[in-house]
Order: sequence, then structure tokens, then C-alpha cells
Amino acid sequence: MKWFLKLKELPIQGIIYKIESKDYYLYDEHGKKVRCSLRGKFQKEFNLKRDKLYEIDIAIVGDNVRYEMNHDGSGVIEEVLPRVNHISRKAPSIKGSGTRGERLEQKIAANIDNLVIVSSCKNPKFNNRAIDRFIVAGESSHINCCIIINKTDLDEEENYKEYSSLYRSIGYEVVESSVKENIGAEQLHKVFDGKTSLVWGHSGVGKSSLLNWIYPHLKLKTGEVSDFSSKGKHTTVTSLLMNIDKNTKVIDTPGIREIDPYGIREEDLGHFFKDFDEFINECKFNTCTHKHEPGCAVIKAVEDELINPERYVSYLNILESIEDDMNF
Ligand SMILES: Nc1nc2c(ncn2[C@@H]2O[C@H](COP(=O)(O)OP(=O)(O)OP(=O)(O)O)[C@@H](O)[C@H]2O)c(=O)[nH]1
Ligand SMILES: [Mg+2]
Ligand SMILES: [Zn+2]
Repeated sequence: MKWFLKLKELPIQGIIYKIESKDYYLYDEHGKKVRCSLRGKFQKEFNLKRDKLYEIDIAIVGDNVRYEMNHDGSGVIEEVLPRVNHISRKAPSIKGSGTRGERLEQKIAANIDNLVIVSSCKNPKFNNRAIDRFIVAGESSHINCCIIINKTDLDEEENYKEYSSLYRSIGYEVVESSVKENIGAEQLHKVFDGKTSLVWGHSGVGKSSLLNWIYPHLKLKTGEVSDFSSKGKHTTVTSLLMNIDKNTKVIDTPGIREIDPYGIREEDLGHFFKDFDEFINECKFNTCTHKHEPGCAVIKAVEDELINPERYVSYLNILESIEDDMNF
């Protein structure tokens, strides 16, 4: 063997900021962009795991990876470094796959400090059921959740205020914002600055608009909301991590239709509702699912108006969707 073949450089480290099909785009240690592919060995792992219905994402946005350079300036990912955390949902059902597709985990991003849940007062319609689902996804990954209620300019009656106080009373930070009327920027900076935040929510609520507003150099594409259905048009098509400054990263994501939290057992769901926490230990049975069991302290707290019925309905709603889930 000739000497120069042995002279293989040690792999270098980068962070994945975007994935398009089989291309993984990284920022290297100096912030330079590198396009990479995954080393073939990962493909084998993917096939094995797919058969066991475990996961479909080997490397995801926010992952720190080690890679080697090719001569043409592209790279090959050799190793995905351990994650601090990741956030995921059940992958949407794939046409023709029966229930199987629904059981896969779709990982959205890794190594995040904040899950920023964006909702809108109107256009699309305010949806607290979805907010509660996003919260469960965040809580189950032990990630700090923050709620943005955007487009306050469209709700003259200020109906959203009831929900701001509900979520604040549970302990969540809530930002009421209007990109159109320039309200809330200061508070948003406090949420984003110095952290890595994942911005998540339905299409059309204003995720990309918010980011453009507080960090104007981003120039993300934004889209109209359909007049007919009041739904967003899925303008952002791929998750994108952006370095704002040395300590601040934001990840804009495509709006999603369904948010089904992944990998949660019935008896654990209550723990991801922080407002249920102080009652759960008082339930008669420690396997209580707070649905109909006798001696349930959560049900009693709802009756006594100590837990908001809206939150309890959301809870039952999610419980129903995980009842016939895969066995862990
Ligand atoms: N009235 C009003 N409109 C807003 C506000 N924020 C955003 N919009 C509008 O809402 C529409 C959708 O905004 P986007 O930023 O593209 O929404 P998104 O959440 O990124 O949508 P996807 O990329 O499809 O997930 C655009 O027409 C924005 O101008 C707001 O505070 N008030
Ligand atoms: Mg967008
Ligand atoms: Zn109970």
C-alpha cells in the first residue's frame, strides 16, 4: 500500500442545518457550508431498523456529526454524535401502508433548548387542541415549551387572552404577537436569543414571518393563507437551522397537518400535562389513566374546577389516539 493512502485525515465535526433527499448540508466548525452524503453503513442500519418499525431518521437537523472530506469539496458523514435530546411525532400515515406507517417515529430536530409552538388567533383558526399536542411532544422529550399566539391584530375581541392566561397559569411562557402591527418583538427576542429554538406549528400561522421580523436578514419565504379554507399553503418545505449569532440558532420548520406525539404510553400521558401533576399521585390506582377509574383525583380536580376542562378534553383526545398504539 502506498503511503499516501494510509494518510487519512481524522474526521471533522459539523452540524446538520438542512436535509434534502439524500443530501445532508452541514455547517463546519468555521460556519462554512458543506454538502455531505451518509456513509453506506448507515443504509444497512436503516433497513434493519425499518423492519423493526423503530425509526426512519438516522441523521436529523441539529445533529452534530463527524465527516470526512472528498476531493471535490463534498463530504461523507461517518458518525452521528450522541444527542442531548430530539423532538419527534408519529410519521403521517403513508398511503396504502395501513396502520404501519403511523407507528414510525419522525424525528424533527435534535439538540434543542426551546420548543416554540406558534399558533394564530385567526386565519388559520386558533386551535388549542393542537397546542396541547405540541406541548405533549415537547414535555415528553423534556424540552422547554413556549407558546406564541400570533396574529393578535385579527382578533379584535381578544378572545385569545383567555388562553394566554390559561397557559401562563400552568407555567408556560406565552407571547402574544402581531407581525403586522409590530407587537411582541422584544419578548420574542427574550425567548430566542442565546438558545437553540425549534419553531413548530400548523401551516400559515406565521412561523417564517415571525423569524423574518425579529431577524430581518433571514429573508425566509412566506406565503398566503388560502381564502377558501383558511389554511396555510405549506410554504416552508424543509426544516432549516440558521445561525443567528454565536449562541443563537433557530430552526424554521414546514407547517404540519397532524401532530400525534410519538412513543407515549397511556399511563404516562398525564405526566406531560403539567397542570395534572399535583393531582396524579392522589389517584387511587397508580396505573390510573384518568378516564373513568374510581378514585381518580384528576377527574375530581376537573369537577372542582382546579383543572381547566379544555385541557382535560385535550388529554382524553390524545389518550384515545394512543390507545391502540404500538407496544413498547
Ligand atoms: N394579519 C397578520 N398576518 C400575519 C401575521 N404573521 C404572519 N401573517 C401572514 O400569514 C401568512 C402566512 O405566514 P408564513 O410566515 O408563511 O406562515 P408559516 O407558519 O411559515 O407557514 P408554512 O411555512 O406554510 O408552515 C402570510 O401571508 C403572512 O403575511 C400577523 O401577525 N398578522
Ligand atoms: Mg414557513
Ligand atoms: Zn386518575
